This record gives sequence, structure tokens and C-alpha cells, in this order.
Amino acid sequence: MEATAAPFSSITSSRQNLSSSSSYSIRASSPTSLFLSRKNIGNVNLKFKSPRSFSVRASSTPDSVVTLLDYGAGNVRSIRNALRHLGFSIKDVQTPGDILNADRLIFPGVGAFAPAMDVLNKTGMAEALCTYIENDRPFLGICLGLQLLFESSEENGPVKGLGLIPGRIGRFDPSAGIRVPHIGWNALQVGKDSEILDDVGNRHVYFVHSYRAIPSNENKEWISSTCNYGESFISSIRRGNVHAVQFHPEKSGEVGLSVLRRFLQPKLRVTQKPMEGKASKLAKRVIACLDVRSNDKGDLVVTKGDQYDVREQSNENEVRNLGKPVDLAGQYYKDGADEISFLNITGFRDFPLGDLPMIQVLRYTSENVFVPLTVGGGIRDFTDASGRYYSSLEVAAEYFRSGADKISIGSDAVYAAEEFMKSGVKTGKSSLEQISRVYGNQAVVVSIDPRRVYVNHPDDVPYKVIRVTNPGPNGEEYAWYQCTVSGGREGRPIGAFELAKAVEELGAGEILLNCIDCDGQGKGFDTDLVKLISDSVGIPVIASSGAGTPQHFSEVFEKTNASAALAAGIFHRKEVPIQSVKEHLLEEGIEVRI
Ligand code: 1PR
Repeated sequence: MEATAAPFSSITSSRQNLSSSSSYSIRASSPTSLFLSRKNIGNVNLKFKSPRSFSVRASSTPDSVVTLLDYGAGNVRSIRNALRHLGFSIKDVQTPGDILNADRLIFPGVGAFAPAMDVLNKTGMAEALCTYIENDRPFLGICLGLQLLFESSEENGPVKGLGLIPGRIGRFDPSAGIRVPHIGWNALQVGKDSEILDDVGNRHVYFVHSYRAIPSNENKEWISSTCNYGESFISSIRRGNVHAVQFHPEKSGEVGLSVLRRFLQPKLRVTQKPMEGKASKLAKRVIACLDVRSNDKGDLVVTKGDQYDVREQSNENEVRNLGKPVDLAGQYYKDGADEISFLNITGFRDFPLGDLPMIQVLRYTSENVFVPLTVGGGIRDFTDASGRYYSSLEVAAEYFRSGADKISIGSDAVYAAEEFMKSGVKTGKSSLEQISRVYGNQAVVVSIDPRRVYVNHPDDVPYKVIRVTNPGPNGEEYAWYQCTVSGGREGRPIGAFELAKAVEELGAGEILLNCIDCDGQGKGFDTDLVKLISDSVGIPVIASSGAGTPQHFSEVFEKTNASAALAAGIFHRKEVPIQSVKEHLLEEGIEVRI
């Protein structure tokens, strides 16, 4: 969450854009109208004012309204969609008085601790929040919305928090052998009287964060659940009507929706047994990927290539059409996909914000899909035909506002890594650096498109060379993995190993590791490559390309340190259902979310 929040003053325009997901009208001619003005707020050590000056009055807000505190820093669209899905309408906080008058308040903290506190203090929201919480009014903080309740955070700090719960927020320690950020579906150890977690039982919930609160004697009265990730950290707190969770209920599928429902309708007594599950630790993720592009008729379709060639081998040579993106994403959500990725595969040549259908796809998908969504393709700085300059940050911002939880950068990350390796200097200007600075590195995936190049001897090339399991066509025992750009069309003078190390330093939070040789072949992942990269970086690695059977998934998890495995063709062609993959992984003793 090393991110920078937008100031409260920008909320109005944000809210106007987000107010009704079903009534969007997008003016294709003026994409700039969709942008918020964002301004970096420095790390200010803020003095916390004693919040005792407000009075709380009972409100007459109807039961179906929930008040949302959105200070404009990222993807709050997901929580809005989840609340609407549960039949609630949303009242946005405009003034501290709106907090005090709320019947129930949700605070989905996004971004980084310091700028969030800065906004809360400057707008008087900090005082109002403290008063509201101290009066035991119904409150649900999410992610940063939990952390801000504590005394302070070391995130770009120390920085003072609201000071309601004893303790200091610290960063996960990678030397404990864990990958940071903590991304994925993890198990909770739920204590007594957690109430809103009553349906969770032994099921996984979705986390994405680098900072956490540690249980102590001083805060133990508040803790309603903990989670293990290298150490035990606080995954939720509860005191009276005040709740906060470190995980994302709005991204935790049906289990997460039940957490929200229990908060919103506390009188709804437990009518069902806790859902069955055997969650005990961080699960390996199974991700469905939708390569999306316009076909020759101009329709946006899900396509799938063989070694990146997406055209049929017929006379017409048309783009392979495997379905409609929103429908397929909805289906994969129901089938149990832990995440869904959309890759706009011609984004490198088309300006992505000119590609408004892709943005619509995200908007519609996020209305009904409550697991994380990643979108990639064409994220870079761009000057259009009229000379208008769009920064990659604006492109990413538009994707986040449209429902993406993470963006994925391909070609532009290769150029940034090459530059960094040449100069040894981080300019801070690359798309990767800018987006991870503003939205946090957990929101930035780098997609690598390498091609295997066999060599006879490790010293043949100035890149990392490994001994491969299967020798090359001329008996070569070694290979390096050459990175490509523009959807595999151009090879670059950098290997996947060098690229992965460089992008981790530049701020990537995760790596999506494709392999052009294996793509669409159904013969299994390139475990040599996946092992090389997942052993070399401290961020999560998603293995991609080549899945043909459930056994290929267990193989990649057993032989490498991949955190997730992604597939496309087998799911699109309905050859292997996602559930079969998960059942097989469970049989093999590999923990997955069910
Ligand atoms: O370079 O930032 O514009 O991003 C472009 C993005 O589009 C990159 O993430 C790149 O991987 C992707 N892409 C570009 N061209 C293609 C293509 O197929 N012609 N698709 C393409 C990449 C690879 C995987 C695929 C897996 C699994 N697709 O995402 O889904 O290989 O497939 P399988 O299970 O069927 O084997 P930029």
C-alpha cells in the first residue's frame, strides 16, 4: 500500500463518475472528462486532535442505505458494487456531519496511511470518525480502514493514526521467508463473538497488503480474528458495533459478501451452518485469463492464440472467437476462479482509452464478479492524434475507476527495465514506478512474454542461462529466456531473469510469467522458467502458458515457488473445469480456495 491518496476535494468528481454503475454514459470523444485531478500529498507527521467536539444524533436513514467514506484514492468501485448487489444504496460522506449522522458506516481505506490520515485530519473527518466509533455506532473498516484505527504506522513514517486501538502498523518481514505483498486467499483463526465472521468458518478470504497490525496484550480485547503469514497478524477487530477487517470482503466471493451482509443486517441471526472448508494457510490461486481484442467485425471478443498467434488457420484467417468477455468472466467467477485477468492484447498499438469497450467490460464485470480483476494491455504514456498527452497514470486510473484491482504492464515494463539496467538509476518516471507509487505495488503486475532461446554453453550470452529439462532441437542443454514486446512481435536484449529482478526493484508487486513457446500448447507450464523466476524474486509469481490438464497445475506448484497458476485455452474450450483443477490440487495436498 505504498500509495498516494487523492485529496478529498476530488471526491465530488469521483462520485459523480461512480454514482450509478448501470447508468454510465461515456463520451468517447472526451476521455479526459473521466479523469480526476490527483495531487501528491507528502508525508506529513500529523498532530492528532482530540475528537470530542461532535455530538451524534440518531438518524432516520432507511434500513437500505449505507454510508460510505470514500476519500478518492483508488478502487472503491468494488465495495460499491458489492453493496448494491446486496440490495443497499449508498450515501457518500461529504462532510464530517454525514459520518456522525450515519446509521452504518463503511470505510474502505485504500492507498497509503500518511496521505489518508492527512485527508482525514484536514477535512475534520478524523474527529468525526473517532466520535462515531467511540459512541459505538455501526462501523466497518476495510484494509487501510482497519489500520488507521491504530496509534501509528511505519508506512513512510512513523505517522500517527486515529489512536483508537493500541499498536503500531508495521511491514511484513520478507526475511521470514514470505513473499511481500501478502496477496491471495488466506485462512482466519476466528475468535469468539466475531459476529460478522459467523459464516466464514474454515474458508479463505482475500488479502492484498504489505503492512499489518500485530496482536499484543494491549490490543487483545479488540481482536476478533488473526491470520498467519510468516507470523500471526490481526485480520479483524470487533468491539460492540465497531468492526474492521484487513482482508477484502468485497473481493472474497460469496464468503466475503456474507461478511458484508452480517454487518449490514446484524439482526439476521445465523440461519446456516458455517460454510464448509479446510482453509489453514495461504492458498495457491487458480486464475482464468481472457485475452481480449477486437475481431475483424469490430466486436470485442475473447480470443486465444497458439504461441501468440490468435488467427484461425482457415482461408479467412479470422481472429479466433471464444466468447464474450463479460459473460465468460461471470462464468469463471461462478466456477470458482480465484482471480480473473483481462489482457487487451492489441493494446500495444491502440490507445487503450480509445478502446472504451474494454472499460465497459471492466465496469459490467465488476458489478457481478467479486474476486480480484486484473487488466493489462497498452498501459504507457501516449500522445493522441490531436497532440493531447495522456500519462500512463491516467490510463491506469481509468482502469482502476472502472473496476480493476490490479493493472498489468507488459511492453512498457521491458523498456523501463532496460533503461534502469543501463543507467542504474531509477528515474521514477516509468509507468511502473509512477503507478506503483500512487496505487501501491500490490496493484501493479508486470506481464513477461519470454521466448526460449537454446544455447550450447552458459557463457554464450550475457543473460542468465539455465540448464533445461528437455534439450533443444540440436541437443542444446542450456537456454535463456528472451523478453519480447508488442505481443511477442519483437525480441529485446534482456532476459526474463534480468527483467524480473529489475521490475521488482522498480515497484512491481507481482509477476505474470507467460512463455510464448508453451502458450496454447496444452503440454504443461515451463517449470524450468517458473522455478528460475519464482526463486529469484520476493514478490508473488503467477505461472502462465501451457496448462492442458489438472496435473499440470500440481506439477508447477510442486516443482516451483509459483503463488498462482493461470490458464486460458482449457477453460475457454471447456476441456477442464476450474473445479476439476481445484479438486485435483486438493487431492495432491495443495491448499486451494473452494
Ligand atoms: O505489452 O503492455 O500492451 O500488454 C499486452 C499484454 O497482452 C501482455 O500481457 C501480453 O502477454 C498479452 N498479449 C499480447 N499478445 C498476445 C497474444 O496472445 N497474441 N497474450 C498476448 C498473451 C498469454 C497469456 C495466455 C497464457 C495462457 N497471452 O496471458 O493467456 O499463455 O494460455 P493457455 O492456458 O491457453 O496456454 P502490453
